[in-house]
Amino acid sequence: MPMQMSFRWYGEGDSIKLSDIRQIPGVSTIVWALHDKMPGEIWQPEEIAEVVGQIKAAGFRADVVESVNVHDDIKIGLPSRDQYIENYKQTIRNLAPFGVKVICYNFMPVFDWTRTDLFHPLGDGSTAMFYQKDMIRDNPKDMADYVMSFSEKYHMNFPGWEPERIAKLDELFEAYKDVSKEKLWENLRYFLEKLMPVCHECDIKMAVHMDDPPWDIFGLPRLLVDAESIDRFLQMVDDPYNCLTLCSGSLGANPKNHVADIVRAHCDRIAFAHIRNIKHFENGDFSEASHRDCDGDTGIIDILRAYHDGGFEGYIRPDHGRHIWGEKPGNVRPGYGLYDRAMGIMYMLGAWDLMDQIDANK
Ligand code: CS2
Ligand code: MN
Repeated sequence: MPMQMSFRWYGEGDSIKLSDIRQIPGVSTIVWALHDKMPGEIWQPEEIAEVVGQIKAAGFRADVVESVNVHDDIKIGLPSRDQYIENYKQTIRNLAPFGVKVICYNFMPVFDWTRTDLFHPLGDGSTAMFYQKDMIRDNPKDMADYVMSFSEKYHMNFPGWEPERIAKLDELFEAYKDVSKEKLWENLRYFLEKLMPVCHECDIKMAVHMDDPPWDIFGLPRLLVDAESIDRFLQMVDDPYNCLTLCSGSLGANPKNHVADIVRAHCDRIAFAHIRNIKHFENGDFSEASHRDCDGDTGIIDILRAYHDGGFEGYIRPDHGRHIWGEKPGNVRPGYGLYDRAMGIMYMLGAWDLMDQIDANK
């Protein structure tokens, strides 16, 4: 089986329609979620059936969920975590009959991805998400206010940025204050060890997303940041159902990370590949870029080569794209426009087909 191309869709509220995605060559699976669910809530079969029904009616499979978010009590390690872990297990069981094979999640305290500008001009009329290093210092409020003002103004909730949680930022930071990096590792292990039997029973892989950006921010520890921590993660729960969502863009935000080497080391434990290209600036800022190798510093072709050499059979998707051809605040989700991600797919498939041909002629 070759790798399986997928595309993230935000459901009926997405300005991008499944019928649009249908016209992108090569996409077999939709990456989806129940976006109104709070972390910790059980996903009910009838709610799952509704979205999966739409996906299947459009001619796709619904094999990948991104994300089932993890409740803070699990990350903090509170006694109440056991109930939330039970709920998570029930969600896994409820997803299984619908053909779901991979659940992407992250284990980042408080914030999901962090950027300081969601529509940064790139100079050619397009915009992309941008990280200005000196804006992320001690005060998380400003950054959170910026992202939330966006979310309010354009009536779009960002996954991992639930307004109900972010409204209680002080309380959240207080709750995490004793969670050291080691404690967080321990809590991740506890969570995964409880889930693994259910994953086996349901044939669903848990695939942790890399931390984005891959370093501690605002004093909050972050775990999945480089080759060493990925090794540790895979050894800690050494189970074929404990896998990675290897996000080249998240890891690539640190220029020291060599993503292709990580693919070479762990291809069999990567259930889900996110392909995103990052361009670095000398002062430590970075910008997201087109998928074309030379537009960034992440080494996209080398990464694709590594997947191809490894016989990768998992799911892959273009991660964030630029906003182009009239996509702007109000009509597009930051990073999740149609056109640049579709071009990313064609770039990836072009490289892949050529590698197939080269290898066949060897
Ligand atoms: C995604 C992440 O949009 C993105 O940056 O790659 O938000 C990802 O969905 C989560 O971290 C996974 O839980
Ligand atoms: Mn990603």
